[in-house]
Amino acid sequence: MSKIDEIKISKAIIENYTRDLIDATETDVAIVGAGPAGMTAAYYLAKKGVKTIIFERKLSPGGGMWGGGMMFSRIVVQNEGKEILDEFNISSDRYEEDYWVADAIESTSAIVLETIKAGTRIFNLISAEDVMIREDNRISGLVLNWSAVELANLHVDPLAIRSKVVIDATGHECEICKIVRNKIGAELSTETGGVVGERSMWADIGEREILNNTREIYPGLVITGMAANAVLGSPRMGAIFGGMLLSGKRAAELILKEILV
Ligand code: 48H
Repeated sequence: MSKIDEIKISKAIIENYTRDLIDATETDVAIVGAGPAGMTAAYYLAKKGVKTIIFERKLSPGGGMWGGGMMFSRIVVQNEGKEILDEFNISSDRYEEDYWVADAIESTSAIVLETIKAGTRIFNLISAEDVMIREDNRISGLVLNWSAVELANLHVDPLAIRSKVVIDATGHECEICKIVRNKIGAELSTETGGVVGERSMWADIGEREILNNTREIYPGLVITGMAANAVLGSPRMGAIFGGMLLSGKRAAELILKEILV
């Protein structure tokens, strides 16, 4: 074995990561949140050659998918979502007529891997703490900081990246929409102009409404996944994930057909 040099290892990591972080400062689509919806959106965008970056607060991408239903590490997808399981090469067992059951760990790992292989770069341990706006009030990028800074409550100023489109894929908290509403005072395209708030569980309605809720909620800002239902006042749905996958795909299609044209 050749002689190992700790300094070379350190330089390799710093140089390679810094190169990619600099490259991420100008992108077509910046996604906040590497849950199933954000990653599926990224996968379909990257496959079409759109430069797509995800920023994820936590150490592991995957969001709420790792835990399955109440820590039983299985997820359920309805027939409509099965084609996306297949697209990610996730094995699944049919359950009665309408459902497919998949291992949560296999599902999450497969989506992470395929999303990266499609060309998306995922930056973990980075949180979006604000958005960037310009004269037209269009969202034009994200304001980012290390999650460790946020967790330690340190007063450290952030850095910013520019993007043509931002996707709020932050799940139940819909953090980016709340920032846009509270800090810009912007009218979101909801019935109240604000974040309506998620409703209690009704899986059938929640899954039915999520596709229509996946939309450009403010110029330059698209919502997907649980964030879409939370912003528009639709119910939660528990451990069924077809809606998350289909919503991510819908967000990508919308951006490709209507926003980045
Ligand atoms: C960086 C951030 C920030 C930030 C949050 O919660 P997620 O898995 O979201 P979805 O919409 O892809 O999937 C929702 C699903 O997991 C779920 O919760 C369901 C189906 N619930 C139903 C029910 O009844 O409860 O992922 C969101 C990701 C997470 O990894 C967060 O860490 C991350 O976004 N995130 N990353 N900057 N400001 N806010």
